[in-house]
Amino acid sequence: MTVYQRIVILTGAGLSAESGLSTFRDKDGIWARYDYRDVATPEGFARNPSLVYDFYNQRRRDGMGVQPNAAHRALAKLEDAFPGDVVIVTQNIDGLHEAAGSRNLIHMHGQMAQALCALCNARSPWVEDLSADLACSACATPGGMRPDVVWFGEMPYDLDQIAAALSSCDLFISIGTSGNVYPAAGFVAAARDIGAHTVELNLEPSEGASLFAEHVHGPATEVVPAYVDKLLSVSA
Ligand code: BV8
Repeated sequence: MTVYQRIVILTGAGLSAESGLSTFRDKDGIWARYDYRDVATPEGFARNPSLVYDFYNQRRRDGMGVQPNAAHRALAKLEDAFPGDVVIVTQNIDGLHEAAGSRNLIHMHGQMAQALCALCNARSPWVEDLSADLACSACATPGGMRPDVVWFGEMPYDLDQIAAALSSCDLFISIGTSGNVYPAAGFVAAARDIGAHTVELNLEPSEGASLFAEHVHGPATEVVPAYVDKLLSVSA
């Protein structure tokens, strides 16, 4: 195995599945129960805000007490022990990476534990239910508070930082994501274009599986710790 210097890791809902959180596209996933146009678009929020508040308040409650799993912990260990750079770009809003001890994180789709005022753009840590009658602590106006997550049709966060990391990485690892949603699904091509080795760690082949040079398919709690140990064994 090659000795790498700069690793970019993209994670998705599959990483948190064994912690008990639903994924989006699996047969009993979130999008099997909700239409993303109603609950994860600015248009859906404008049309029926209470449906969106109920959706995220329920996901917030479902996330209460959920613990990071062996895959989250293995990635935190990699960040600690790897002599080179490790950055995690997560599509997840669940906060389990930082709960496992990871620090070098980019939340490209936002965070459940943060609220955003759609009127003045102020952000604030938030752990309670959200509702239309809540006033923003910055502009004191009610009706604009929403989860600080990126909805379809909205620009993901920190794309410049992500592009910078992708443009200098020599190893790109994608974990627990189906490769359906852009721009995240396009990162593997960007990494390949600059000559990085590309690895998919996923329960099954993703939409973009053919774009990866290496694949290890299986549950994240098995394949991620094994791959991390392999990486650390050659970089010691
Ligand atoms: C944007 C946050 C403008 C909220 C989410 C190009 C082509 C086509 C369409 C587009 C395009 N560019 C843009 C679009 C439109 C759209 C898009 O991609 N639509 C899709 C549906 C076709 N994209 C956007 O709107 C994005 N914004 O494009 O802005 C722009 C333009 C140019 C450049 C930049 C920007 C914004 C998208 C963000 C939407 N918000 N989430 C919330 O969480 O509520 S998306 C949400 O779904 C996730 O965050 C994630 O990003 C996405 C996919 O979910 P996954 O995490 O991959 O989960 P999924 O269930 O799909 O898959 C789970 C995988 O895990 C499976 O493969 C399964 O096998 C595996 N698995 C399961 N269990 C395990 C496991 N693996 C290991 N172990 C296990 N135990």
